[in-house]
Amino acid sequence: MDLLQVTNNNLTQEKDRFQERNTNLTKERDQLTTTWSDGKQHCMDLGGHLVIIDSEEEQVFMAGIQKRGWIGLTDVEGTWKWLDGKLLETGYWNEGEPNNFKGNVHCVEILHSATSLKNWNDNIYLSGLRSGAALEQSFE
Ligand SMILES: [Ca+2]
Ligand SMILES: [Ca+2]
Repeated sequence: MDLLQVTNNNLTQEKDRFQERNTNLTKERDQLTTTWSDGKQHCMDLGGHLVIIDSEEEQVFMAGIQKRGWIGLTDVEGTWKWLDGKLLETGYWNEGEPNNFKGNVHCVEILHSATSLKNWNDNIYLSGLRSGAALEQSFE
């Protein structure tokens, strides 16, 4: 599983660490697909959670990674909510998103291909989808 790691404490340091790990993960990533739920569980197994993007700084960091991965945002009965229950305030949706494709889309991923900060896409798991999990951990 692809892990995009971000920390609340030192984003730059984490980015360096991510890039070190990236070499090892790329091969694995190309062979794996994952659902949003799998990604959520995997992050919990590692003591973190799917990333909750609650500042522009954090979004800048996530966009800079240039990887595709699920984030901790879902559509709960028509309202976008983060995993911690907070309502979405500032969204960075890609052009034309969220489009609720086929009326059955309740999870959000960041795209690797977007050229601006607006790189969010609502999506569902489809066979062959190669979306990783964006892990956020807090280090005390
Ligand atoms: Ca966060
Ligand atoms: Ca979409």
